[in-house]
Amino acid sequence: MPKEYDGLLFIGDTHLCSRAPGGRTDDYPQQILAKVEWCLAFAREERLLPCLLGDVFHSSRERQLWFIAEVSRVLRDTEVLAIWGNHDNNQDSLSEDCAFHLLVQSGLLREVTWDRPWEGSIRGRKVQVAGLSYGKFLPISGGQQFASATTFLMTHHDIPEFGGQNILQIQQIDGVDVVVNGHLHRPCEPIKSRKTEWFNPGSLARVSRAERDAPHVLRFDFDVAPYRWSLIEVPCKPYAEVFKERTALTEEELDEARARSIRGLSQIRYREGLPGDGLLQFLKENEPAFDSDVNQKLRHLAEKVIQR
Ligand SMILES: [Mn+2]
Repeated sequence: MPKEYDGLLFIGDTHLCSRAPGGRTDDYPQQILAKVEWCLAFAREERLLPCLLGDVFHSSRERQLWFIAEVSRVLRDTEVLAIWGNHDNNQDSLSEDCAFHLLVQSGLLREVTWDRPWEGSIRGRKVQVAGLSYGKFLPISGGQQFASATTFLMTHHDIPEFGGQNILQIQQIDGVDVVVNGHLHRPCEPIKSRKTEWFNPGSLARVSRAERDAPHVLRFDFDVAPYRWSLIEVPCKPYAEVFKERTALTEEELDEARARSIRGLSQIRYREGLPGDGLLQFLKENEPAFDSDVNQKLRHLAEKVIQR
């Protein structure tokens, strides 16, 4: 007997991670688990089908079993749809060696694609939720197979109209009523292109100091035609508590920062954005470890290498 729903709940990049990503000084792993748990509890109470917009994990190489066990506990009682993002995987197709794949294979997440959408009846309406994971192209053939349903497409793409690079432009997609995009962490106003409405609700996780907004999830209800959408604010700690102001470091903290900076090197290649962004962000995050003239020289060298 399939579950019955009153609507859909789209949840932006969760960046689940067993350690704190760039700049976070709080107990990030517990905080992000609690946020996802809140969203899924809200979805159950409101009878909404939760849909994850990619970057489910912060790193495809998440290997901490205690953390994956916690993620499994949070997901196990709820049907959850998902696509994968650039942080979940480093290749064009989903590698079997990443944490996202484990959740799909264990049945905790249902991966949706263009050809394998979720399909069900919501308040008497035939609804489909399809997905294009990171780097997947929009099929030129169009989505005629979706024509008989109200169809949602989850994407994890750079969309220029939402402030990303020019990878996928806002357009009408035949058969698709709504596109909901992850990847771009900053929330944007929806844009309609003829029959297709595009949304970019922003990320659930705040993983860099530039991300100041309180996170929202995007809800769709079907009590009015064709649909009704609303943004739900997710409870979170104040910005100043999760990104504490930097103060001058003691000698001991300095040693710790230096050690951390070397460990952080492995993260450079997993950053989003233009080539070299990861290196510049890495240097910025590790500024407290060096004197200001050293920082200046490092930055100068980095920019020379990247040739901006
Ligand atoms: Mn992301």
